[in-house]
Amino acid sequence: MMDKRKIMVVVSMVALLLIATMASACSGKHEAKDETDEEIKIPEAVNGEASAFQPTLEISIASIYGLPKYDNNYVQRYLEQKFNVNIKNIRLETIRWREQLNMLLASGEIPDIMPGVAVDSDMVEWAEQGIIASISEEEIRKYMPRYVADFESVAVSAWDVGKFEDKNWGVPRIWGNGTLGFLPAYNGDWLQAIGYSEPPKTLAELEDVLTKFTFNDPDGNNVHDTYGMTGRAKDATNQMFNLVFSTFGINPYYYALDENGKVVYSGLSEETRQGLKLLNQWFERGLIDPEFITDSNSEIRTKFVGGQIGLFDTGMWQHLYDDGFFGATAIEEEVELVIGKPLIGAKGKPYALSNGSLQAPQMFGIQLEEDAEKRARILQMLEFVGMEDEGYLTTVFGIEGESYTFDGDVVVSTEEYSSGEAGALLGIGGFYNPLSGRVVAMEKYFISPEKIEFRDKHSEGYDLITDVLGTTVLQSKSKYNEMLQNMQDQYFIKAISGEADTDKDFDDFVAQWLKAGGQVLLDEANKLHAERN
Ligand SMILES: [Ca+2]
Repeated sequence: MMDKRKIMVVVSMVALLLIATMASACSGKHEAKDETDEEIKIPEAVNGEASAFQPTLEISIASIYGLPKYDNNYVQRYLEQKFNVNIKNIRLETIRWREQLNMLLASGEIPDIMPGVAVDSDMVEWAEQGIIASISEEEIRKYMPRYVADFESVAVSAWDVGKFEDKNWGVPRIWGNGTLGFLPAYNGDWLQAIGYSEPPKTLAELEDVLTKFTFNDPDGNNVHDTYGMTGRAKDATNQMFNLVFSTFGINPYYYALDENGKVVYSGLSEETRQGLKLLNQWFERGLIDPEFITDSNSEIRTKFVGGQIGLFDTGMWQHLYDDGFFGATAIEEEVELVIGKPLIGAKGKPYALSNGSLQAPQMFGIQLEEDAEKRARILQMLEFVGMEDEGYLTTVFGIEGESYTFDGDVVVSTEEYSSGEAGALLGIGGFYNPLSGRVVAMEKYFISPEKIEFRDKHSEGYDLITDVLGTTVLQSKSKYNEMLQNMQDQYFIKAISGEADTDKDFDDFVAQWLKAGGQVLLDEANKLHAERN
């Protein structure tokens, strides 16, 4: 158990430093309007009738998503009228939402709807500290039947994530794209230049492609100025060279089941050792950009479209599509982006890294435990904004004809609302709709038939590598995880770049990882896994 008193002392110190910030972040509800000449659109009273809900309730929402610029905005008024509630907006910043929230908690205020950005370890901490409300599965099924059916169609196991000490701690959530994998993408001109009419299919072919991308002057400028690939070591080490590790059937940052059904950590496995060995060979031969150590995803994109590397593996279908993070830039810079399939390697079949579809649940302040009326109202409101076309479209896209129009089923923002600024005036996006982007039934509004066809085409023919623990709640995770991951990142970078070897140094890394808390994690994971299966 955490020491509550100690936490509160730390929190109060943080509080003093942040008082100014919070004063602006939680500006009072009625003052905002006077600060501006900008017009705030107010909805007509819903159907001109009184709300079906009585009595009027106060609901506070804390979020980092789609922060509304002013209070009493269009979406807020719309929901207030529909559900007979008064909403208090608690705006949190992406970078320091935890500090800001702690400050608020220290002042004695707990939001009714907790920030959706929170993860499983937050859930455990907050449950232990008496900050969040437990809520029964039965009640969620009663008030949110369509939403439950929707996420259960993706992963019934989403319920497991919210279970801790035999209670359920929120409304389960899934992320649909998590059921798909990371794909390799190649420079099409370079492939052609080295005599490949299609992307490589095996690990051996990949090695050949990387070699020729490096040494055969694929850009034809007579200068030795290209590399095969780089790696995402700066901001997402679990994605670093995932294409290569996947050919060994593992991701070194995931937990997996061994042949006896025991939970093991893939980072300690022989497959990982072999993957590191191969990457080190490639590094020594000069196929890998030495700057991989400091490369993030944006550097990877810049290097790909700038013709420094011929391949990257950090994109999923939506990033590779014409309007995606990589796809759009490739079109702009006129680089032909050819999407490949995951490769066949040591395991004899193709695997792709997947983020998994499970997320921590949407949590609520502990005061809801004693307030059945408010609980029911909030659950019904969530069902409405998540599953009803009107509720979804209004909270996420605003006013038809003004902020959005339809192209077939797909919603298109009007020019005025194509930037986030106008949307922040209306209050549209994720702030009042914590289920936005997490409902399969609403995909039709933002994924065109062409996109769906593209997604389906690139989702076939390989198996996914997911974390067998997913977002399973481990108490020891919050204590050890960060340190263990740093230790692993450091060793991996050294092993790939040749500063450390993959024989004795790998054995040492394994021993240290287990000793520094990894064994505790594995023991707890196995105990939990045995209980659930
Ligand atoms: Ca060249």
